[in-house]
Amino acid sequence: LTAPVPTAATDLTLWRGAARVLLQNWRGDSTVPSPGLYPHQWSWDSAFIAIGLRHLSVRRAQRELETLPLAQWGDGRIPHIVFNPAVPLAAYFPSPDFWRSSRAGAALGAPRHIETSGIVQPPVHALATWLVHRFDPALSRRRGFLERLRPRLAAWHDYLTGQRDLGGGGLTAVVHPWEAGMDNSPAWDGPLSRVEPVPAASYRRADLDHGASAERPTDLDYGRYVRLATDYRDAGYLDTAPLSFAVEDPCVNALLIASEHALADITAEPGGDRAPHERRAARLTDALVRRLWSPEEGMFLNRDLGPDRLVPARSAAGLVPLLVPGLPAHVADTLVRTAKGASFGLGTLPLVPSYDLRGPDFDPSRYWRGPAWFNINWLLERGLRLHGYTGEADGLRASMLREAGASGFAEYVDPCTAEARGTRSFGWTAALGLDLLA
Ligand code: 9YW
Repeated sequence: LTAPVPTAATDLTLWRGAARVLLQNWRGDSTVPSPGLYPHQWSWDSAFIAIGLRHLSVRRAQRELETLPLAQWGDGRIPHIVFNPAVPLAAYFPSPDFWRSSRAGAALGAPRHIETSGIVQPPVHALATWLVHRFDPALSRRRGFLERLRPRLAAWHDYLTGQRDLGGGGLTAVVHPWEAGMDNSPAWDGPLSRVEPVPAASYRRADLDHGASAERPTDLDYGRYVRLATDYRDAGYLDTAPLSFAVEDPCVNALLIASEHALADITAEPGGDRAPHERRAARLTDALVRRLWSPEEGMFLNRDLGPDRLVPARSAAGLVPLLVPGLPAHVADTLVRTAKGASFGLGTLPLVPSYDLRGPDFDPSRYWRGPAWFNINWLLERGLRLHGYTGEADGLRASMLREAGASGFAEYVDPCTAEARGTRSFGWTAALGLDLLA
């Protein structure tokens, strides 16, 4: 371990606890989100984990980010799960024999000797790569870290902004709720209602071996997730097949923009031209505001590409664009007002919930339908700082540090009481806690 250890007693306890989680979840070249519930490598988890891991070991953080794109497909997609062949199939569903990536994705250049899922997750990777580089530029240069990752990240962003601009309006779209990372957000209820669930008896949920069913998605949700994934797989993972679910998500697109700015930095570092990436980031930002901003709601919403209209559900995904540099000032100011209002309780509640507290479907315990998540709060903290809301950012940081440790590094917490929910010793909760501490 190379990082300086903090001296204040409470900080030291948190530092030790977070470090223990990251050491226990490390698997030799990447980190599992949770040894029981999520025993493989997850895409956006790895990016968040690397951001925290750099404070413990820059080499491990670099390795984490280098491992993931080894499973990148020829068409540029970075899969949402990279399976560890040593883990029994029954430990996680859907397992590699469901996705069958090396066969079903062969025409799109899926790896032949690594099994992956066929869908993606939010693109936090270029942002994480840049933050890890900046932490120790000399080591990064010595190891050729950026040179190795730059072409892979560029292909990843080309895929998202090219084939995945399914609406033709300049944004990237997700084709499955799992792709947005917020599986059962109320924002999907409308679009998912058109999807016929597969029979419950046709598969076995492994997640319920590790989590309380009241804190997880329902069986009906799962039936629909499995239908969508099956149809996508059976169409060879082609983005041109008729797709029954296609949504433009504000959090996914905001992360793409933040990462596109990072890709500009990554390109410019060895003397390359940053301009094409800055131009693409600016185009994406315009499209984000044009297509997903709702002045009436004072936040961003999802666009359901089926009927081509905004989904009224107010999920915290709609606040995340606060981290976009170059967001019009009135939009940023309105977002902060919304975050501080009665729906999201920034500054009043311990943490910002994943869904509107006053929404008809709000549930303080059920996964992405209300509980507060540390990655989303970390992104908001960053956005608040970026737009000059230093007092609000400091308050949120202090609260996150308190609750990360107090909850045993929970996957998520009740946003009103901060009681732990979901699994414990969760990778990104530990990593992002460590990052805020540093
Ligand atoms: C799943 C691993 C993943 C996260 C997602 C979260 C959940 C369920 O767990 O997904 O089975 O993939 O919703 O954001 O990356 O931590």
